[in-house]
Amino acid sequence: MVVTSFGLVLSSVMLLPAYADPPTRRVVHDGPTPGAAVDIARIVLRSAPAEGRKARVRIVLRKPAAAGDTLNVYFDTDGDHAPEVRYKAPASAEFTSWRMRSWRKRGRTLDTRCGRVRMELGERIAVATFDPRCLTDEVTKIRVSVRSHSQIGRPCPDWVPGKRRWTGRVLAYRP
Ligand SMILES: [Ca+2]
Repeated sequence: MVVTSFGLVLSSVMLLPAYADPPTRRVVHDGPTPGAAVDIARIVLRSAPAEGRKARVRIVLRKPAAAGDTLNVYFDTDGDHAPEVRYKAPASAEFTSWRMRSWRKRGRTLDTRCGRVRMELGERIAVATFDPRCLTDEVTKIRVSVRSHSQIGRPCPDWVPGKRRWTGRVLAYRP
C-alpha cells in the first residue's frame, strides 16, 4: 500500500451534489509502491450495463504479471465496511471466490456465475466481473478494494485505494 502523492484521485463526479445518485464509473490511480510484488497503477470500476449483466473492474499493473503474482478483489454490496465477496486469482491460474464474513473470515465458495477474475502471465491488465445480484436482488450500489501480493517469496502487498479501504460507490446498474 502507498499513500500516493495524488491522494485518492476520484472522478469528477465528486462535484455533484450529495443527493445525486452515485456515478457508473470510478477511477482510482495509485502511485508507484516501492517493494510491492505486484504494483497496481490504476483500477477502474464500472456499473453493470443492465440488470442481469455484470459490473466490471479493470486492474492495471505497472509491470507484466509474473509467476506467483496474485490479485484479491473485494466487493462491498451492503454499504457496511466489511466485504461480502472476495475473488482471489493467481496469475494464469483458476480463481476462487468466497462469501466473506469480514475482511479475513471466509464463508462458502461462490458459484462462478457471480463473476470471475483473470490475470494472465505477462499481461498488465486484469479484469474482474461481478453480478450485483450474486448474493441478493436488493443491491443498488457496489464498491471495490483490490489487494495484490506474491505467493513466491515475500508477499509485499499493494492495496488500492488503501489497506481495507474502498473506492467510491457506483450504481450496481447503469440507469
Ligand atoms: Ca459490506
